[in-house]
Amino acid sequence: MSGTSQGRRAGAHEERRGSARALLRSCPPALLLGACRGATYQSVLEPKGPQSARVHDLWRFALIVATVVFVLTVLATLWAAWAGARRRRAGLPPDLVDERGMTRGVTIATVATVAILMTFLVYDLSVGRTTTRAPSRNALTIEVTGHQWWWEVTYADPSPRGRFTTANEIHIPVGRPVVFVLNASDVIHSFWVPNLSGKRDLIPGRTTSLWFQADTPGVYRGQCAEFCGYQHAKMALFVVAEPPAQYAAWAQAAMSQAPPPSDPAAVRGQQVFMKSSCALCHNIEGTPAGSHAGPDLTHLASRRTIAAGTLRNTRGNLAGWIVDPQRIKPGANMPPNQLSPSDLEALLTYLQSLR
Ligand code: HEC
Ligand SMILES: [Cu+2]
Repeated sequence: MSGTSQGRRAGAHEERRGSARALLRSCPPALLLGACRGATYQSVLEPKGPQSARVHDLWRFALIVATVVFVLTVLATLWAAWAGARRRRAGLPPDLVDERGMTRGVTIATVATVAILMTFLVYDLSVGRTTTRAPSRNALTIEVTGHQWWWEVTYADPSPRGRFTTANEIHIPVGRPVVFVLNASDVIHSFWVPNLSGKRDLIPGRTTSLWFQADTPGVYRGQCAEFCGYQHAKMALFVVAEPPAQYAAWAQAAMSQAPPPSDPAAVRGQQVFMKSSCALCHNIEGTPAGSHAGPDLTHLASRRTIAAGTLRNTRGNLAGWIVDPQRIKPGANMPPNQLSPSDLEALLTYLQSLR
């Protein structure tokens, strides 16, 4: 896409944002629409890749056809009422049944209905086929495992050195197909990034897959789309689509071990981490902490959010989360932690050094 058309698109986007805000102020029912758009970027109506574009085209076709059928039905009803009223005013008896005319009308309506439904069926099947057919070009493979209530993300590289794990934030290069190999550790979840593709369930003990491609750089919000328990609503993820060079730089950094802490506070924070329960559930590459019961924290500080999109990744939010995750995400599989203020400060400094 050329730079100018991208600019124009971004401009139109801003404009729509502005008018949406004006609408929200003026019209309470528009709140419902506002909720669909969300604070962050998540919309089926703004496709950013070939799959979601096909789904969007199908949706628009269905909307147009349904609108035409609806308008025609309403017009026919109004016409019948008007014709009846005219006969009554003229003192004529109610319409005598015109057998031939009625048969013709019903036949035309039946044929039109079947034709429309068949068109939908064929179109729908063809969209389903093109969105699920395996990508032809060199695809990137990412394994995603659903947990109550977060996403484990592993970049599957043929070489063991290139394989690395992260959580809740998935970086992908634009213009390259990405195959997601999906699994779940506990209950059924569903992987859905509306701007990029349709949904696919993650089922314990069974591998499913899905692929999509992003054509426009951006941060796209995704959401678990299958009710999976108490904190289902707080099980979001972000797909960060970047130009290939930027993606390669990110992947290079993500593959590396966490740098050993240098300043004294971070050194102490690492000791707190290893001494307390944290190391029983979390992995930090290059340290003795090697459990995958919770999200991998090797590059925690480079992520935008914590707790699957629940909080922005700031020092204050991290502190609140570590001290009492149950207040923020009741039922989450991380216990509260009683730490002395100085231990907590040191721990935060260490976690924030994990870039
Ligand atoms: C019993 C296992 C367990 C223990 C112990 C534990 N955690 Fe967690 N932790 C989790 C789980 C599970 C999550 C994901 C919760 C969610 O998002 O629903 C999590 C999430 C986090 C996150 C957010 C990560 C992200 O990317 O979203 C941080 C930071 C974190 N834990 C730090 C700690 C620290 C520091 C300690 C020790 C003081 C600790 N955890 C102890 C299981 C644990
Ligand atoms: Cu869910």
